[in-house]
Amino acid sequence: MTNKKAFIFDLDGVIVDTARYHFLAWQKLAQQLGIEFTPEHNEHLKGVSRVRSLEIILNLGNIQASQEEKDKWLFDKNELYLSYIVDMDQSELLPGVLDVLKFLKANNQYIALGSASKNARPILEKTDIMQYFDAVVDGNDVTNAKPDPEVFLRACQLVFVAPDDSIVFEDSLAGIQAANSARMKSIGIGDKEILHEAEFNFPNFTRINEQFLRSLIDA
Ligand code: B16
Ligand code: MG
Repeated sequence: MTNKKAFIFDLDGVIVDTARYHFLAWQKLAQQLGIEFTPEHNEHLKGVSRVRSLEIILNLGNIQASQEEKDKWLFDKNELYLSYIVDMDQSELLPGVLDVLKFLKANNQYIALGSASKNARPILEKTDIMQYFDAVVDGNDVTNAKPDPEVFLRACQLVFVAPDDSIVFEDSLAGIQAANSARMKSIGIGDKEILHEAEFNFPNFTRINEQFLRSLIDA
């Protein structure tokens, strides 16, 4: 019998360290608007859509704005973010990610992306890992942001695998909650205290060994 599971990866903060670029770009905008924006505040933006992220920041500063102003700030933030990732290459993959992708592929498993980012596809191309993915679902494909499970449910549907045969790697609490509400196995990558709702926690992919991956495949 062959076990084929769907391994669904978040992008920012899981595959690449773009979470810090998002933070720097939002921090610059917040500064311009006179809003204090700390790494603690930034935790609430992880896994959250661009539009919702701006709303959270404006709420922090109690700022009301017209749609025109908001659209300009969203555009400016994204331009700055894109300038940070323009030269990105495979060296920016987070430690251990490539080994896990290679192991899953060698063991005939489905691999999918489930990201809130609208910049996900170019990042997979720049880092030269697109060929590992059987399905890509990103911020252009979904209407409901994490913690809604839509992004992960669409990813497992694309590879015809049931949610309870799917495993999600996530660095945000919203993403862990999305995986849990889809009844998928949730694996937190990063701070265990923040990601305490995950079924398993690892500080990074170098701590995930083949024995653990095999146990997920055989479960
Ligand atoms: P963009 P993920 C998310 O990606 C980020 O965690 C979040 O900080 C960002 O605001 C969101 O993508 C939208 O990104 O502005 O590129 O469309 O973690 O779900 O891969
Ligand atoms: Mg993330």
